[in-house]
Formats: sequence, structure tokens, C-alpha cells
Amino acid sequence: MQQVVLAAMAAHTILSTAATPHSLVFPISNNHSTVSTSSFFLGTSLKLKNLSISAASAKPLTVVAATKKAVAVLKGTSTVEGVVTLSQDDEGPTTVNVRITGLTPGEHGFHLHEYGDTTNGCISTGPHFNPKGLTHGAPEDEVRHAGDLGNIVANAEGVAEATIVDNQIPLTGPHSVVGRAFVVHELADDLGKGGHELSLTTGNAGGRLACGMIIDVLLTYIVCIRISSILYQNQLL
Ligand SMILES: [Cu+2]
Ligand SMILES: [Zn+2]
Repeated sequence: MQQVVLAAMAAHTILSTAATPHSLVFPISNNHSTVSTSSFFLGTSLKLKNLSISAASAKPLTVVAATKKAVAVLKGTSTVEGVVTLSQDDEGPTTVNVRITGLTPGEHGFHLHEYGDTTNGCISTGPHFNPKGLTHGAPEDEVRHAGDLGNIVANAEGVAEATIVDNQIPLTGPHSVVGRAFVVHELADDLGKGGHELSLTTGNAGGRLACGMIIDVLLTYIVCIRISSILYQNQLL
């Protein structure tokens, strides 16, 4: 529940500070949003899905080309934590804003891993997101995992801030990264060029310090309002 609250706070911040106007059109055509958050919000997403379908049948749906936004709150077993926000205009590249604290100064591998599952800690997020079945590489390489976002660099205070623009991590469509997870690593990613036995799978980036599932901002916001209203109606708030 703490993660839901954190995500809601992050979602609220993004929605209230967004430069572009937001359309409150539920992403009905975007099936993955509902599917990917179903484990997170249990039955509530089902209610939302039904709501959206009845709303769609009541009046014609206007499809608005809008900026898609997502967020991930990264946590681990150490003091490392952070927030990552993603935005994508239409079919363009995805812009990723990263702020992670509690790191040792220097480079840390930063990847998008396949699963949003953190049941057994960051190990449950699986391997790097790799829909094309390629080997590990640098973000600018032709041959890379889609999830290979290179390194982020922590300053002397242990804070890493970065803005990454990438074409292989869309927020919609069959290769959408919503529901997957970011992972920040203990060591630098050698970008596939270190000659280590792990270079071509993980970049030999060492342990997983913190991780967090990528969630749809607008959907989370709507779900959290709905949960709040249910709690209020039942006099639990
Ligand atoms: Cu990784
Ligand atoms: Zn990789």
C-alpha cells in the first residue's frame, strides 16, 4: 500500500506540473494498461475496465493524440531509492527523467528489465527487456537489448540525475514498457564490451540496488481517486 501511495503522489506531481494539457480520456484501446496493473491493484482495475467499456458505449470515444506519461518509484534493500518519470508524444521517442539517491559516487548500470515483479526483491524483475532477442549493448548500438539504457553517474553526494531519450522503450503498443521495471545496479555497465562472461547479457553491472515497476500515471491517478472514494464512503478515511 505504501508503494501505491508513493505512486499516487508521484502521479499527482506529474499531473499537476505537466506543461502539456491533459485529456481525461481513458486509454480504452490501450489494453496493456489494464492488464499490467491488474496485479498491483487487484480487483479495482477490473471495475475500471467495466466502467470504461460502459462509458465508451454511452457516447462515441474521441481519440486524442496526447502525451503518454508513466512513473516508477525505485526501492531496494539499501538506502538507494529514486523516481523515474517517462513521457512519450504520439509515436515519438520516450523521454526518461531519472533521479536516484543513496548511490556510491560514479557510474551505475541503469536498465529496463522485463518484469514489473518485485516479489522477491529486484531479482524478480528478470533479465533486461529484450523483445528482439539480441545481445547486451550500449544505448546507441544497433545490437542491444531494448532495456539497455547505459549508465547513470552519481555525484559526490550519491545523487544521480539524468535525462535519457530513447526510441526502443515506448509507452504504448506491443513493446510497451508499462508494467516492466527499472533497475539501478551496483557497478558500471561495461556496455557489452568488457570481455567478461556476463558482458553480453548484463554488462557485468553487479548487484541490483533498487528497482520499481513502471505504471501508467493517468490510470494510477484515476484508480487512487476511486480507492479514496471507496474508503471515504466506508468511513475508513
Ligand atoms: Cu539491469
Ligand atoms: Zn542488456
